[in-house]
Amino acid sequence: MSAAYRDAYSRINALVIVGEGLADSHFRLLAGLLPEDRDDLMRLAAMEGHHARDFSGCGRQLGIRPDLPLARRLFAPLHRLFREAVRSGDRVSALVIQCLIVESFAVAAYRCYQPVADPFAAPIIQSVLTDEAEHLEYGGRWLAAWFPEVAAPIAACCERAVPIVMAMLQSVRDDMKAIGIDPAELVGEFVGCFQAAIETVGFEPRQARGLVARLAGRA
Ligand code: PL3
Ligand code: FE2
Ligand code: FE2
Ligand code: FE2
Repeated sequence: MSAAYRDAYSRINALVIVGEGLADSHFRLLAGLLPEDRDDLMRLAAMEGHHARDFSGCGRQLGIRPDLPLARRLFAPLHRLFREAVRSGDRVSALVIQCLIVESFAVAAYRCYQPVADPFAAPIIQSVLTDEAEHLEYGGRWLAAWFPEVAAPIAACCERAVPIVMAMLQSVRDDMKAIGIDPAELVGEFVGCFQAAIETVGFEPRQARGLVARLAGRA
């Protein structure tokens, strides 16, 4: 393993560990916001905690120390937007940010990492992907039940949150390349996954495509 690979991996691994740790805290906050689904949401939170520990193990296995402070800095704007939604009792935005946007981000990242994963990480990636699909579905189902009242608030939330994710991806472009991930492919996976989620919620395919492509800078 080259020094350049280890260096890039220390940042990517940290981003994944911090993202999973934040997902854990976000599902706990969602449990407070949606008391009727509390048990389910606490279970999803626990799954995220498990993911964070599993990915820490992946770095440890390679003898690489994750750059956690950098990852926390990179996730801060998205985490701030989520906390703002929780503080104002905005359940729609909180669900859109965690369950649709962050989870689509995770699915895209793990799908692209899968073909280049080391033998220790490969089975972990596989099982985590199954879990993330469940997290996406939870948010999709909840929002679909309130469609179309929630259409405008969902779109408004996407306007603010999707560009933040795009900026995060931009800032780790070179590190992705260094570990064998094509950044353009990851953006493509994110767009596909997020668009499908938006359609599940009730948007017309054409609307979903327009919204996502424009925000992801692919229009
Ligand atoms: C939700 O369950 C967790 C959210 C984590 C999102 C992490 C995204 C990190 C993207 C960095 C590049 C992809 C490399 C993936 C390597 C495992
Ligand atoms: Fe996760
Ligand atoms: Fe595990
Ligand atoms: Fe998740």
